[in-house]
Amino acid sequence: MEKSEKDLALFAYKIRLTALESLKHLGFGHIGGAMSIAETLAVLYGKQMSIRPEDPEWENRDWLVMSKGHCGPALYAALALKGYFPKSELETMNTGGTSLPSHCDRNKTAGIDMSTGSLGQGMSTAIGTAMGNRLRGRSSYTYLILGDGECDEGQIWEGALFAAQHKVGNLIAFIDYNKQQLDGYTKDVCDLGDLKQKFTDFNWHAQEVDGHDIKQIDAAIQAARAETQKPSVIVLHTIKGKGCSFAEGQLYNHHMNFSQEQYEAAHERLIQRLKEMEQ
Ligand SMILES: Cc1ncc(C[n+]2csc(CCOP(=O)(O)OP(=O)(O)O)c2C)c(N)n1
Repeated sequence: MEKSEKDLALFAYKIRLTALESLKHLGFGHIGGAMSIAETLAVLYGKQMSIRPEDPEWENRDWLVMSKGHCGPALYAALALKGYFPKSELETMNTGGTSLPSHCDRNKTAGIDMSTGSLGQGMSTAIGTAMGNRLRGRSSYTYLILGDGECDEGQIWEGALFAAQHKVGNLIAFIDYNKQQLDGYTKDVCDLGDLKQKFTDFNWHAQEVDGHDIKQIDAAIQAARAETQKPSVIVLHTIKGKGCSFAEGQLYNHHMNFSQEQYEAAHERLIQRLKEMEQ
């Protein structure tokens, strides 16, 4: 089980590598937001979540709602690495009859707790699962991953009011604040300003961390779990496309086509990075 900071950092890079490999046969995919959320997935699936990969429907498990459902490839990579399904299934992603559609589908994939893709809806469904588990007397947490562009949706803010009103303390949300969305910078589309302050004002327990720092993410989750009377949000300052050489630093890296050469170079760089980290 991945536990140490170094192991979790390695797990994050394996998620990046595996996500990239899973898109190779397509030559395109939602690269940017998959790469920015890797460390958070590593801390959750490598350490913090109470799960049984051999029994994905275990009723006392923690739930994860990937509300930015286009980042399925990052989540599938984490699930495959944890043993929910064979890695070979990744080669079928987004092709006819696959159990791995580009966006998350709870009826198709072992380990996917909620179908997502229509931005904003995951806030509501995550509140529902958290409240449902609480009603059943379970100690489960629901972890929710939102995009910053997604936070331009009105549904997010209705959910924020509702979850605070109902003291949904077993809900821990993350916002992948990579500052970019589909068609540009979030500040140019609909500026979110100080997200931590906004959620604090909505009566959430709000924190802000470097979303590529394993230690900070881990500590923030511990602090969030200690707050039982309020929903929690952890704003992750991240870089869209992080670690993928043809995506990082590009404005339009949300959904990208990539050439064989670009793939090989990015793949090689990730392998190199893993080797450096292993030393
Ligand atoms: C309701 C809705 N509107 C529009 C879209 C199209 N769409 C898919 S991804 C995306 C941008 C999301 O940006 P962000 O939430 O910042 O995600 P990330 O950068 O982490 O990938 C948009 C507009 C959608 N999926 N759902």
